[in-house]
This record gives sequence, C-alpha cells and structure tokens, in this order.
Amino acid sequence: MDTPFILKTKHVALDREQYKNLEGVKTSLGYTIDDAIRSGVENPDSSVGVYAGDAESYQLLRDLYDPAIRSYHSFGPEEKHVSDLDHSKIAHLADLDPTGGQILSTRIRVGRNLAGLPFAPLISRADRKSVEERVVAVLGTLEGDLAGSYYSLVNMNEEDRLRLVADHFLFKKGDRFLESAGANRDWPEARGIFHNTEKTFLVWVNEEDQLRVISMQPGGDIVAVFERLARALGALEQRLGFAHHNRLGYLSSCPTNLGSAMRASVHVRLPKVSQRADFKELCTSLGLSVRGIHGEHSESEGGVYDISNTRRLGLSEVDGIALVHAGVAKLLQLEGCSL
Ligand code: ADP
Ligand code: CIR
Repeated sequence: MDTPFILKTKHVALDREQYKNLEGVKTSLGYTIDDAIRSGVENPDSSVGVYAGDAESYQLLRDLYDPAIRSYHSFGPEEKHVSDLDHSKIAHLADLDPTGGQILSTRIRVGRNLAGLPFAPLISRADRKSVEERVVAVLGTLEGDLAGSYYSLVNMNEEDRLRLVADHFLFKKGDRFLESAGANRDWPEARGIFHNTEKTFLVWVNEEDQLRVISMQPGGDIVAVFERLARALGALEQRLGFAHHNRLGYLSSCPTNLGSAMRASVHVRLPKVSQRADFKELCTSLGLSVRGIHGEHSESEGGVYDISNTRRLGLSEVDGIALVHAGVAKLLQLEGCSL
C-alpha cells in the first residue's frame, strides 16, 4: 500500500492531500512545495526536513510550515512573536562559572536576512554577491569593540580556514541537509566571516542565513555576551533592513530559526550528568538542546557538550537567555557544582 505521507519527520507530517493542495503554489521569486520539502525527502532522517526560499514562502506555504512550527516551537498560528533585546532585564543573572573550569565558552548567535531578497536555498549568485557587498560595507562602519575586518572564503588560505573552523569561529560547507536544500550552490563564492581582533564579535555572511551575527567569549558570563550582541544588532538593524514577519518575528531559511532566530549556547563539562540514561530527556524538560562541540550533528568530546535553547519563536531574546541560564545552572548543580 502507498504510504499516505509525502514527508514524515519528527516535526512534519505532510500527506498526499495536503501536498496536492500546495502543488500549484509558487512564490513571486519562484519557490514551490517541492523545493520546500526536498531536504526532508532526500534525507528521511531529518528532524524537520523543510526549508523556506523567501519571506513569501511562510505565507503561501503556511499549511506546510505552521504545523512544523507548532511542533518545534510550541507556537500556534494565532500567536505573535515579540522580541526583547533589552539586556538590562537580565543584568542580574550571575556568571554561570565564576571560578572557571566547567564552562569553556559562551556563544549567542542570531540569524538574519535582508528584507526583499531570497534566502540561501533560492538566492541567485548575483543577489548573494550584493548581500555580501552591502553587509561588508555596513560592518566596516562599526566602531569600538565591534570594529573588525572581513575575510572572504574565496581568498582565505586552507590553513587559516581550518584553524578558524577548529577554534569554533568559522562555519563549514553546509551538511547534506543544507546541500539538498540548495544552500551550498556556488560554494564558496560570496561567503565569508567578519570578526573583531578578540574574535568576540563575528558575523558569518551567506551561510545558512545571509547573516549569522555572533557574540562569544571564554567562560560563563552570558550577560556580557548578550549585551555585546544586542548592541551590535542595534547598530546593524539601523543600517540594514532585516526580513521580519508580524507574527513569526525574524525570518530564516529554516523554520527552527524563526522569531528571535537566537541560539544561546554554552560549551560545558558535564562528565557525570551526561552519563545518565535520561540526559537528553532531562535537557528537553529544561527546554534545552544538546549538540556535540563541533556544531550541529557533531559528537561530544571529553564530556563537553553544547547546551542551548531549543525554542526561538514565542520566547523573547531575554527570556531565552534566562531559560538557558536557569537550565545550565540546574545541570551544573546536578553535576555537583553549585553557583
Ligand atoms: P549554529 O550555532 O549556527 O546553530 P552550529 O551548531 O553548527 O551552528 O555551531 C557553529 C559553530 O559554533 C561550531 O563550530 C560550534 O562548535 C561553535 N559553537 C557553538 N556554541 C559554542 C560555544 N558555546 N562556544 C564555542 N563555540 C561554540
Ligand atoms: C533537519 O530537519 O534535521 C535539518 N534540516 C536541520 C534542522 C535544524 N536543526 C535542528 O532542529 N536541530
């Protein structure tokens, strides 16, 4: 018997009838239902399996995205995302690792795309190049601790590239999920990284999203990391208009990255807690995701895990930081370390 599903993953169940209803739909920039589900169809082990080619996709193909968004972010179609980047609201949160030793580093990133342009799965070579030029010009105007330089992937030597990747600063070519989504086209053209001297403020250009704005530093002072990120975003948003949706917040090529589009993570040593049979479930119950230390789909090394907020939509930025702070404090307490 035919399977009733065209795509069935943890967060998506698209049956033949729903697929047929969306079959004729095409955004003004040319994105279709087949484009949207290609990654999941080609990679049946996807947890979501769908991407978006442009802002209009989220409107015209909402019967595909809305159930996935509800499943991943617990965010219903009647809800509205509200952002809050006011760092003074979390200024009271203590350093998660004041004496050092447990938290190697803290990193917060957000995804952003320029209003009116297609996202990575659909963008043309020319538009990708123009994104790079516009973004690099604006980054060049940043001052103080945010000032830095842009390094294009095309001009970077292999040794420098590998060092930046190994040190957790630079992205790799997209994995098979992004490959199927079309996000690796024309690699490595018009991709690159901007960073300040300290490598505490970084911007990835034309990876999974047109911009990934990143603040990071050694240790567990998540408030300091957030303050720098919020300040940078204020400066960038003024000069670059970002794709934003009244209900879904900041728009991203992946429905897991809507809303705040923020992932706040710590690289934390949890050699004991991570041995528990229910470690993943414990993190899930705290609203946290677990990754290995070389990014998504990588493994842990030496009992160190990447722990971050799962939801990005329906949870403001400051509430996301508070959630990660509380969850990591709990994990450290179970590990036998108290704040
Ligand atoms: P994203 O953060 O965009 O969701 P990844 O999970 O692939 O993507 O991580 C990107 C890079 O950031 C990887 O090199 C990863 O090791 C690094 N990284 C993530 N969190 C931290 C952290 N807290 N400290 C240092 N590096 C980190
Ligand atoms: C997937 O569906 O598994 C990939 N497209 C990646 C989705 C984003 N990552 C995640 O939920 N951890």
